[in-house]
Amino acid sequence: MITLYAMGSPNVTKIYLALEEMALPYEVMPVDVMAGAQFDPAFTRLSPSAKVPVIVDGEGPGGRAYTVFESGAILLYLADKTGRFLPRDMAARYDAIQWLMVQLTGMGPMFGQYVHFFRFAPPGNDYALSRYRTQARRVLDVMEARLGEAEWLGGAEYSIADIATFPWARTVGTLLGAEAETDYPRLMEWAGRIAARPAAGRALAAVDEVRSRTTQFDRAMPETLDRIFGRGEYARA
Ligand SMILES: N[C@@H](CCC(=O)N[C@@H](CS)C(=O)NCC(=O)O)C(=O)O
Repeated sequence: MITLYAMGSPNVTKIYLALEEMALPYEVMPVDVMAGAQFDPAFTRLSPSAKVPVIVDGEGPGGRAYTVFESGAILLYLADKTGRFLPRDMAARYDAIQWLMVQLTGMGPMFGQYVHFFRFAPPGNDYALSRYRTQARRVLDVMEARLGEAEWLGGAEYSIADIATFPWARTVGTLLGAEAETDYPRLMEWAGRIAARPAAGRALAAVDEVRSRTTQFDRAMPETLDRIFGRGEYARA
């Protein structure tokens, strides 16, 4: 059995999608991030950065329990464990890994910073908003072009590159405005294909469920938000 430490966020959604696609049995342990539960020493023993997602695989390598943190590492681990959603052929495998990296190192950080300034930061961040909105758009441009030459981001097969990218891609209209969706017709069509997969339906329902069991941003204590965002008494500079 796999235990998934979860909240209702895009990085965690990736893992729900993978577990459902791979039909792996799992249980969910909600981590109430907006209440500061990620800083509990019992959790940071599993996740040194104090972030979700984390999985503990009760039947890991050698039959022993194994812990994995970082969403990209978890996706690679699950793909290796099951032999699914990452091609075996070396060229096809690295095609998929390259697009996985675009998500992990480009899309994730840029969208994450954009959301911070758009939704969570005090007002008055025009430069940061413009910069991260532009960077988010640049990554989407690259993905839109890729989907003009391949059916899926990795190539001919649905892979962990698509699984990693979908959770942010589905928020484009909400985050960047409905008009942004019209700039990315292939990406929207691709996202629709993923959303229509039965495993994705189950995963998104499970994400809604864990979200309903955790504190939302508008209910978080100011001191906890300062700690999460590294500001106020937690600022280091
Ligand atoms: N690079 C990490 C990022 C994980 C991450 O940012 N997790 C957020 C939720 S999506 C979190 O746990 N934040 C809590 C905090 O920063 O205190 C990954 O891909 O797993």
